[in-house]
Amino acid sequence: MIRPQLNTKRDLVSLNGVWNLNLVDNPKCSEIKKVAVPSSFNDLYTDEEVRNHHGEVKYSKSFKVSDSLLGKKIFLHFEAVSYRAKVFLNGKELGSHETGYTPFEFDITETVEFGKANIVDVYADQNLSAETIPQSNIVDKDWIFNTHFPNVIFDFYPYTGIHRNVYLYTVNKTYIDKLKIDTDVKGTVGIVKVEGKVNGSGSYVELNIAGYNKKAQLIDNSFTAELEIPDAKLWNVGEPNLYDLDLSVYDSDNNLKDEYTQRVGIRKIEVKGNEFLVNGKSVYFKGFGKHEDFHIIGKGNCDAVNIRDFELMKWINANSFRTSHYPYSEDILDLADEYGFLVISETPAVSLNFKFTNEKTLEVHKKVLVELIERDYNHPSVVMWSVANEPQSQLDCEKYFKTLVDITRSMDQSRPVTLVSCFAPNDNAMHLFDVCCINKYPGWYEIPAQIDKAKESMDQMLEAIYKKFKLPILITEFGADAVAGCHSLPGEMYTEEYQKDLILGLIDVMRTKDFVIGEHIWNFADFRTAQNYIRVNGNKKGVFTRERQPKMVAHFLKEKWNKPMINNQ
Ligand code: GCB
Repeated sequence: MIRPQLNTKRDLVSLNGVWNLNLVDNPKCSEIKKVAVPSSFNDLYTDEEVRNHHGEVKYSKSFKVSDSLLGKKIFLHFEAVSYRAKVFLNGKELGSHETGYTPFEFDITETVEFGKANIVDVYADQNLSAETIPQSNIVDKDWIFNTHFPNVIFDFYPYTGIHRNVYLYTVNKTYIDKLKIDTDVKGTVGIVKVEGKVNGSGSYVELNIAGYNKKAQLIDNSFTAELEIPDAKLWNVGEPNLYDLDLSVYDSDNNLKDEYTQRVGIRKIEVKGNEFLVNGKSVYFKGFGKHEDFHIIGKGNCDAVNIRDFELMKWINANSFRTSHYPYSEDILDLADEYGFLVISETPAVSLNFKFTNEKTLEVHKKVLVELIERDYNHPSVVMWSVANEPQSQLDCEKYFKTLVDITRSMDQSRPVTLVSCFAPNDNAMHLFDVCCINKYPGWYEIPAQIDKAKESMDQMLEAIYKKFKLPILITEFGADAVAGCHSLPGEMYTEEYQKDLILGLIDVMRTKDFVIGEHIWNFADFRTAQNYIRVNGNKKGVFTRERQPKMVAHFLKEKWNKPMINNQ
């Protein structure tokens, strides 16, 4: 599966818009509602029962197809449905998909009707368990989130819905089905290696990039090609040079059967010693852990919000972010490619609890990891894979993570792999990875309200982690909640002053360590969580409010991130 696109050989029809919603297993809310796609349904209505419904819901839409699609192969493509989806067309089950953030599709050529209305029904549910990724609805008396409503073991609201685009698209019977791009840099020459698969009966593929051509023969429906671009303009942080790679598939009579344009950024990623290198130059990560989260739409993809976020990240002089705690929409990755941001792409495995994992949990984790790598492989902005955030990695988990690291390395030798840990140095899996990502909250969860002691603690902890793993360290989470507009002098917890003083103080400590390769603040913006006494109408650790306006610390970070520093680009 490759991302659908519109071109002379492919049609693309959006099924976004207003659908019908039925809360299937909730007799108190039996009336059919209108629902927006893409969006979470939870925050659209005024009824609490509806908002907190996590059982099954049914999305339905009626659509007609144009006669111009007759004779084509037709797919129904979902970019993401959270968490589980079962899809029916005209009453016939097409199939299902589990995990909420990666795409799936069905060949509906034989099922779709011409000349009359078709009905698509999508049953979605958020029934999480010990065997889902992420896990939830497990009770561990040692875990802080036991008092959350709804009962999730992670710190964001479990939104449900068709969260991203829904498309019908067509191809001819011969079409490109897989595409993997690798790039390398030799002196001033950019090298683009292409591997692909064509379904149907193609004979050869023509490739063109920046005026350089290659013809690749199809052998067992697969092709490979290597193109060289002299004096190539490389993709880099803040220098988002991109090329269009045009592919054309022909049959043995030289008839053009399919075409596809893939954007390519030529760049090389390495981890050497304590350095993270892009095109041979050391990079220091400045940025955030984020969330897909906004008023009303919940986790629904919204181009306007996405653009605002990139503009704010540019304004504050950030250069990177992590897709905490799940794969973000492909539109966001496109923007990262275009703005020149470095992205750490993460699976949805947040807060894994090894007291409850079993073979089924690992199977789902493996499946979603493979789907993530296949989906994001061709994005130059994606520079590292994160297999999980804050698992209970102080428990026995080495074998579990070895399986995942092996899969990642077998699929991708060009990017480092990381784990985001809150237990390091007491972490039983970190030695398997290339970069050590750590989340630590001195001055907040530990040693609250004492910034000097928090700085000492950060210092000692960084030394201890480095001593144990000898890996470059990226601090992927640190920070403090601040309720916008809440002030005190001297600063106190929850005020904008305290958040600013703590974040800047901890950054000063991190920058004294030459093994630290970056600082990612938790979080870019305030976001909605389950309800709990430690959350004031959601998590308020944002540098920006949920409305995307700056808190005090934002102005100071803009300054700090603009100044040259050691080990920095
Ligand atoms: C963490 C988690 C993140 C939470 C954050 C917090 O360690 O990774 O999901 O939101 O702490 O604010 O507690």
